[in-house]
Amino acid sequence: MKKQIRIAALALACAITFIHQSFAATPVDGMEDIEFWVGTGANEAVLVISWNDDKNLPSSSFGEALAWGYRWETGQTRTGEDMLKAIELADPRLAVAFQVFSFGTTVYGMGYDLDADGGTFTFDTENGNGSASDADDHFQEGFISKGFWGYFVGAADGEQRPGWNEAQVGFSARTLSDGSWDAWSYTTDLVNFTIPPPEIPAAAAVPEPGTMALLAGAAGILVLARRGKRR
Ligand SMILES: [Ca+2]
Ligand SMILES: [Ca+2]
Repeated sequence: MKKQIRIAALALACAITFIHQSFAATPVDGMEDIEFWVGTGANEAVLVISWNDDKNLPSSSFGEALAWGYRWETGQTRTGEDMLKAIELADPRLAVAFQVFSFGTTVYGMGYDLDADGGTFTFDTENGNGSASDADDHFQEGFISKGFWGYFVGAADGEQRPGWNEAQVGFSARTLSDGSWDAWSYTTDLVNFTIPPPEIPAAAAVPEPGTMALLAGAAGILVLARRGKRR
């Protein structure tokens, strides 16, 4: 019986370690730190989203900004818009609201399930009264209300995280190259329209649907072991 309890305790410890690891944030200093890659091909670019809301990943000092990777095949053309839309489609924790104007499409709002316990996002392009259902999650929206999302491109292409320049073109007209870095950064400065460069990003985590099942399994073994002991 003691052996059974030891196995249960070990399984629970493994599950807790696994969950802890899935939350532990890695700062992205270069492309080698990216965990969540979308697409396939020899070309690689990075997307950084910086909510600038003082919220970090659980038990971490990073997460106000997050980074994803994007790959595409040689010989094909991809824009900043293609990258953002592909990553939003691939990551169930990320939600992006776009706004279409006569001059083109832009980002209106972005949300992210930061503590990985779920949450939905309601964007309000009319009045800027949108919100996240979970106050723990990232949520920023606005165009001429509340604030707005600014678009940056890397000062240089390459493996390492570069300095940032405000983009001179919209994301639909931004052509990516191998080693491109793009960033969105939120500002509330509606007086001078200054936009803070993105924070140092944490690597966005690959969804791990097995995590909760593993924990439930370990808890189940523990319950069985306790029942066994009473007999
Ligand atoms: Ca959440
Ligand atoms: Ca929560």
